[in-house]
Amino acid sequence: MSSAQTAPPAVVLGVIGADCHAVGNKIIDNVLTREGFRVVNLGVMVSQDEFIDAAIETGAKAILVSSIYGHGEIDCLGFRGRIAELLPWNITRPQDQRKAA
Ligand code: B12
Repeated sequence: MSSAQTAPPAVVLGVIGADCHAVGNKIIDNVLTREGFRVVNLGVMVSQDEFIDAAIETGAKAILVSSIYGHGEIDCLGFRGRIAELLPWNITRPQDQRKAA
């Protein structure tokens, strides 16, 4: 089996915007690492660009965004569109999938 087949899937993790709440992020990192994922943890106060750059560099399968300080909706504005534009992922919203069915 090649190393590409056995390599654990990478996921990018971080706390978006100006949010500095660090504890939940560390717990998610620990759990995912224990479950066999390769966690690329960007820590706290991460910009949209940093999430996208890390996902491109590591070939990640997912971006996991944490936000608990109440400004997550603003920090994530336009994020989905930028991911769809810059990453080779097939991004469909649940409501679009329902319409297509
Ligand atoms: C500790 C704390 C702080 C510390 C943070 C220290 C640090 N470096 O971590 C300090 C004092 C700095 C702080 C500051 C602020 N805080 Co504060 N803080 C807390 C507090 C008390 C605990 C947070 C915590 O660590 N919880 C424990 C962890 C384990 O839980 P968690 O973070 O929620 O993570 C779990 C889940 O959310 C989930 N999860 C988290 N991320 C992700 C990601 C994914 C992908 C998934 C699947 C799941 C997941 O899984 C985690 C494990 O179970 C909470 C209140 C509370 N009881 O939750 C307020 C709280 C989060 N803070 C709050 C606020 C408002 C602020 C400030 C804006 C206050 C201010 N006016 O200055 C600032 C913001 C600073 C900033 N720039 O981020 C509010 C947020 C309100 C809101 N969302 O509407 C809370 C809820 C307090 C409150 N009731 O008002 N805070």
